[in-house]
Amino acid sequence: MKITFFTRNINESARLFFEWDVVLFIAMILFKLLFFNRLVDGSRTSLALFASVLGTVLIVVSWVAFVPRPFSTALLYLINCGITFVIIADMIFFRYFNDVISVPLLTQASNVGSVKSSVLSLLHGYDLLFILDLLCLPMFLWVRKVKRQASSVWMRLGSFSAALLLGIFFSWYGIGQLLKSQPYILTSFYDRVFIVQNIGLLSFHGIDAYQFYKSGYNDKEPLAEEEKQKIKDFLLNKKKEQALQPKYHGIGQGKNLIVIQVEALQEFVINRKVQGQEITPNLNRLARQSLYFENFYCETAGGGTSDAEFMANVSLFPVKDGSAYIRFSGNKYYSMPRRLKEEGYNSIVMHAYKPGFWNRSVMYPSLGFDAFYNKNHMEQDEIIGMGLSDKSFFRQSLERLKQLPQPYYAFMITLTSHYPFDNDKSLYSPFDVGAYKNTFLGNYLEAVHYADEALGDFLDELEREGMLDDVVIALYGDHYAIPKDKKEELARVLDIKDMNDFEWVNHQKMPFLIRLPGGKPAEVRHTAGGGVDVMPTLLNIMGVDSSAMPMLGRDLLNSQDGLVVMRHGYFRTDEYLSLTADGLAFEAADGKPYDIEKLKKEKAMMQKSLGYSDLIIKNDLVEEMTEFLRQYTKK
Ligand code: GP9
Ligand code: MN
Repeated sequence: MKITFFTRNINESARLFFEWDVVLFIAMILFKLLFFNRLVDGSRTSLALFASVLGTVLIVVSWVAFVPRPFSTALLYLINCGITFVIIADMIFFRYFNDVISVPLLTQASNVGSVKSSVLSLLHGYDLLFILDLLCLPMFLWVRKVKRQASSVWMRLGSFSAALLLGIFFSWYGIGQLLKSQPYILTSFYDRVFIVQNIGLLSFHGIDAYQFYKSGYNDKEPLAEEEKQKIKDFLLNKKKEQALQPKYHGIGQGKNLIVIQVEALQEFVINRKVQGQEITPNLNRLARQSLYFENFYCETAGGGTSDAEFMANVSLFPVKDGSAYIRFSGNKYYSMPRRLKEEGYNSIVMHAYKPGFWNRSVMYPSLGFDAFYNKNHMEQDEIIGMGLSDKSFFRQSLERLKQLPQPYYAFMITLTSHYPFDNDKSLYSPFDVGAYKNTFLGNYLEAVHYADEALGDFLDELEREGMLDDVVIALYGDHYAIPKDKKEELARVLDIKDMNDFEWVNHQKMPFLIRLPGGKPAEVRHTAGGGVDVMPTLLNIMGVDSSAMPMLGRDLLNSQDGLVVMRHGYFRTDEYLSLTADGLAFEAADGKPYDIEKLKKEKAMMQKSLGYSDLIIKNDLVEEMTEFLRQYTKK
């Protein structure tokens, strides 16, 4: 008796979802979402993707148990229309931008506006498959007016929970598979298309909307006046420390500015040889013609490349979690391109990857760049590793540079020397790494050697075209290359017996150099610095007044002393290295232990720098701080 009661209940509960309108809805949406993925990806549907898509569809449909017919049928139809609209909009957007729509993107009307004019040309005949069911369904609705049998509340609850739980389980499985290969992708959201390719459009939009909500659009509580005053005092003190007659001021005035950010270029490769061959002959040559900063450290955090870009162009620290490029793309920044624009410069970013990666397509307009020359504009004629080869990138970018009205600021970001460096080497010219062959480090050295060669070609071309002496060239590595689990391989190349914490942290350096027209002045500079110092240093060289800009970095050519602040609280002054959280400090020159208690002032400075930078970003205070500094500088 009990058993029959039980099975009858299950049957009835299940039947709620086997009604023709519900089944059709699930089948149609499933088909459309998977078809969409097929069109943007081209590869076979994986089990994880299928599970994730099915899961979201079940979640979306679970409420149907509570709504009587014919309302539920009509509602399903409307939801179908809504989802179809989203799919088609994403489809068109993808065909145009190689990206999918996200909430922060929608806040920039210009992005959407530019697609409008070409919508028709972006549609294909087979796109009709997306709307076919919508055209036919009303007919069914009219023909079949079968009433759903009355079910008890318990049965409805049962079927609702079953659909919901199954949906959550499937989605969880699909998302779990994605996180296995890319653990941080859903928190830092660096590659929208990749997320869609792995978990489908609906899950992506759900997570994206949640991230947007979490990013502070809902908590608009203003920062207390005293807190703001503290930031103002801090910025003002920083300004007061600036030299009244800064050295090197304006030595690049009126020239074009090219800033090259090289992927994972770590400092130890500079002026180093393997098998008697220089790893980076072209960089070494360039360094000899430049102001070369030998103590330039990695200050990036979870935002990787985007953090490096952010620091170099706004002189604020990376945020603690995720990337400012993604979480705070709606802020108003007083950036390097914006400041240079006031001096008549026109600006462009060039990078041969998907424009949506790291939310660049949203962030670059937000930073005030005039144009973004990306994968979509470049012929994909030579692929290595993640995408277009550096050689082709530089070749095509040079053509673009030639067409730019002068003076310009061009920000170029390379790609080939990207982790894990195990690229296909057929397009590299031979470089013998001896015993390192086919090791992680050997692969890195070969990738960097290739990137160096590409850079060398670019510099030669600039010279041949007579452009070299019209530009100031700044170049730096975006972040470290060798992860800690490969530290022994690094120790071997550097011939370090004991790769202890001091040695390890002290090697988290990248090269930073600035070449002026004519290759002079050229010298090695020792002041310790990092990404946040790029902009103040460059603006001084370009002869641009930056006194009203709320920058956290310092001009490395004029600062009395340097300070490197790493996001997790380690810091490096010109003399000392502090591993703050571990209670350890060292003399930077030789690694001798040093009394950390003697670095209290520096520690406070490090904490304030990070804290105030966070407050400025989180509360979108750049404009207000600029206004304040402007008043002050006028006095
Ligand atoms: C891709 C590239 C990589 O566009 O900039 O970023 P990363 O993975 O190094 O942060
Ligand atoms: Mn990078």
